[in-house]
Amino acid sequence: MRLLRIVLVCLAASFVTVPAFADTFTKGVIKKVDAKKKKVTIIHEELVELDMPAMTMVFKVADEAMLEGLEKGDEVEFIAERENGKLMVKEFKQD
Ligand SMILES: [Cu+2]
Repeated sequence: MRLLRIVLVCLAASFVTVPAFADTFTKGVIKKVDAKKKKVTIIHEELVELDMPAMTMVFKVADEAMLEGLEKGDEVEFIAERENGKLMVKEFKQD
């Protein structure tokens, strides 16, 4: 009975402490948009999940529609992920 209680407490704790695999938004400023090539250059802050320091670099996007409305100088927040060795922007968020 006591063991069961310990197991239950551990289970409950794990629900609280295990971080949800929520995607983290990173701040950046758009430097260049190339919709045709599905590329966007972003001056980005540290990408914690990708273990990458702040820098300026080119990201790919899966769909050029994601780049609609984005212009040089825009401040954005975005989620990036590594896909087949390339860095892709998964999602943009703009105020
Ligand atoms: Cu980078």
